Amino acid sequence: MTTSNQNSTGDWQARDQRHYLHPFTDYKELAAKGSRIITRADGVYIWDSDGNKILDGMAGLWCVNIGYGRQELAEAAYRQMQELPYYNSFFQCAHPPAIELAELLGEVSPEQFNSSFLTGSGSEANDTVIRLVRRYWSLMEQPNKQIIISRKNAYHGSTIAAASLGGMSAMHKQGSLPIPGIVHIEQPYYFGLGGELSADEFGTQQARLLEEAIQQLGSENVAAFIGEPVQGAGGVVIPPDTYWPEIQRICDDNDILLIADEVITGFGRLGEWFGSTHYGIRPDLMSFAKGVTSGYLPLGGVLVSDRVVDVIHKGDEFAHGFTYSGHPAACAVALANIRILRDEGIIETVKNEKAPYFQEQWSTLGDHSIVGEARSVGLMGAIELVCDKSTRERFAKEQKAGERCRDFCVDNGLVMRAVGDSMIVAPPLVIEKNQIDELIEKARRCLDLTAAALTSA
Ligand code: PXG
Repeated sequence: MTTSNQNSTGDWQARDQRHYLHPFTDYKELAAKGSRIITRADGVYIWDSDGNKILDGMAGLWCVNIGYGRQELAEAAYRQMQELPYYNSFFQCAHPPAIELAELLGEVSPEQFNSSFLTGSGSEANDTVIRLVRRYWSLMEQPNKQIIISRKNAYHGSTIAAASLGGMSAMHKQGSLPIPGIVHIEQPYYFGLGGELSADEFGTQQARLLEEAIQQLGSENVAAFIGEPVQGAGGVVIPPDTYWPEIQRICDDNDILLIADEVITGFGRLGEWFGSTHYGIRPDLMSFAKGVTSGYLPLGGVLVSDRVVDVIHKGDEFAHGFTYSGHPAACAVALANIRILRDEGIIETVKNEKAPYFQEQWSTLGDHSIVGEARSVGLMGAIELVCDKSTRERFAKEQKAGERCRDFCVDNGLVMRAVGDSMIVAPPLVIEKNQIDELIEKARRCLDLTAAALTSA
């Protein structure tokens, strides 16, 4: 069994290639290149199996909000596993960690929320959202209110229902999706779709698409609208300030539920506990995952407003739930994580110090010759790669500008993602100012390398 290079990178890569089917991966490309094997992490850095230290500009996958290596979370899981490693919340049972977590989530969220349904992931959370809103309207004796309106290029997860809610055309194509009862409107992507309009005009215009869709479908048939306060996986699409208030007005006027998918924007990413607060909206349901445990264990859920809970409570059995709804160890880790976020003032520091500093530094990348826009909100940012700054013209697809830039970044010690030719970051919330400087400096160097490679091609 033991071979001389058993723990070498090449050995891990060979075994990975043979046995492990990766999520969201082009298998031919992976086979040609081999995986990067990540072996440990601390603070805002990860290390690969060759010993390279890399600044994790994506906080894992938008989730490691308090950074890597916090002993308190490991200890919380260990203690809970010794006390009660598992029990379910079915059959009229409960356990302290789930109760305490639901209570604490009520405390840190906006006032209309005092109850949570817990799941194992963000996808399950959004499946639960669909079940809850349809259940709500049926108990309200408006069973025709079934349709959920979402947006193109939204990401709400990868189960059949969550991928249907999402607006990723590649996912729809592969999965024969969406399932019936879900309608997509265009997104508030100003850089890509704004044309000659001002940002404010564009924001209002895109929000009014919701009103048009409701009019076409009939408000008596529409259950809810769902959106990420800022689209993450779609490329850090930051809506103009006029967008969300207008969406709120339209939902109110038409008596449809407003759902905020806070899987990325929850737990401090925008300098508030929830992105909805940043945008001044008042959702009826909020799905969450990722930052609730800083990714240390899988957990998701839905915060459900009193208005909806009061109705659900009146119904008979809600026929929905998961084996791992409210998993005790995951709940214990979430509790420890939320207390750290709260007691160390991490979110206030994002709002008052880190996000303003990040924004100032990030915006300087906008001067680069291949950058059409550098935008950010809270601790999430995007830069748009273009070959002509004045016309926003993109590089030819075959040039794979985004992918090349991403590869330069990782090779130079920075995880920066590519969504097409939009480069995106969302570092851990505990990133220090000198580490923000490091991130910007590395990003700029890699933009230089990308520019040189693309123009010499
Ligand atoms: N909602 C949003 C807004 C998300 O970003 C989910 C739901 C689903 O969560 P789970 O826990 O089921 O993965 C997500 C997940 C990417 C990428 O390419 C983003 C996610 C997942 C996979 C890839 O940025 N976000």
